[in-house]
Amino acid sequence: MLTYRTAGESHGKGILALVDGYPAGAVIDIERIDHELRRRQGGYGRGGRQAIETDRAEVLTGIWQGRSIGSPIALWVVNRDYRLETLEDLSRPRPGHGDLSGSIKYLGSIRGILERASARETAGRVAAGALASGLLAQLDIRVVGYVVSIGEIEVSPIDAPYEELVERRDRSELYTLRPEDDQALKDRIDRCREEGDTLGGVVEVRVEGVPFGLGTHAQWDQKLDGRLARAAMAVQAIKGVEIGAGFEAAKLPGSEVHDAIQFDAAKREESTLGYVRPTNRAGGLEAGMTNGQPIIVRAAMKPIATLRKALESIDRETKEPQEASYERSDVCAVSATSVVMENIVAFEIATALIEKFGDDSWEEIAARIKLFNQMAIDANK
Ligand code: EPS
Repeated sequence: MLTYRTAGESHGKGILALVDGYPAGAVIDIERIDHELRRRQGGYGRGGRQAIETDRAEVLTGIWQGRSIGSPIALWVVNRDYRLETLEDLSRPRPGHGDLSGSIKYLGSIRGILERASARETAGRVAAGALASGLLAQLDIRVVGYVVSIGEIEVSPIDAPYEELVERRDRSELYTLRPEDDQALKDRIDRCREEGDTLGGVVEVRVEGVPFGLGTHAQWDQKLDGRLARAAMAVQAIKGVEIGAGFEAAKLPGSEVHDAIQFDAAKREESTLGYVRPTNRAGGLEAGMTNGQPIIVRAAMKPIATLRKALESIDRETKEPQEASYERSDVCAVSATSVVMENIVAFEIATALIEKFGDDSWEEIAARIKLFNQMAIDANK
């Protein structure tokens, strides 16, 4: 079983990701991981911290001569802003953070909560996810994440080949698919910064080339849509998740929601096995299983909860009304969240892939996908 855990605090020594169950024999593309870590640090609207950090993954274990060997892989991202021992506690819990509930739950400090709850931890998730997306890439499964709205401004995605989506996304400072719209978004973020406020937004992830049959209808906790939703919702500041048409589907009659099934023998070699769907409102998942279509996951990020424009709070000691504590923060981290989302979705897909096709070696997985596709074609002749 492919799993990962992370460890580390925002201003501790660093962030660790421990990936277990990664198949042997896969080329480990460290540059891919570092590239994703760099992208996660970027996007317009980040605060002062990212000028301090230069995130890179050091691979501590699990690799020999550039390839995985089937043992646990530990990835280490150093925090340059390491100063945890010198940091004081906060006296006024910040609404929207875990400050109040965490310090009550653990009968302890706010510092002890915020350091681990911090979105700095997503560096570990991105490192683990980029390792997984490297595996997927070797199997021609491609994942791309991008921003589809910031605040009230929508930047609708476009339908284009994968390479074009990546090329457009990488030209946008905000990681949208329409770099020509960047200025309007930057102006909005600038206005928000001047007002001492913060902005959220929506990100979308698209996965292409996924074989049929990942996940299962047979048990609730193994449905892939449920697992994707869980992973997405568990990213810092995410408050909503949709798959395919999502909440829009609830407003329409069934005839306008479900995707017709057609067949085109010329497309048998594709991940669809020739089963063409003129629309993809299901977002690539039906009954918790992949249906050969691109997977589409969206997540809504709330505005960052640390505001210069003070929110109402209390003093922990006196319980008197006080403005919430302010710590240096980002104004808008939606672009960074699109990177996190891309990589955590990749990890979930890789997990489901390995469940179906085995986890000992990369070569065996590749061979078994081919075999399964052939068997599915033969069985449905
Ligand atoms: C965060 C607060 C800020 C962010 C941080 C998440 O850090 P600092 O308090 O050091 O300024 O920059 O995100 C990161 C460090 C990162 O790498 O994403 C928070 O409170 O969640």
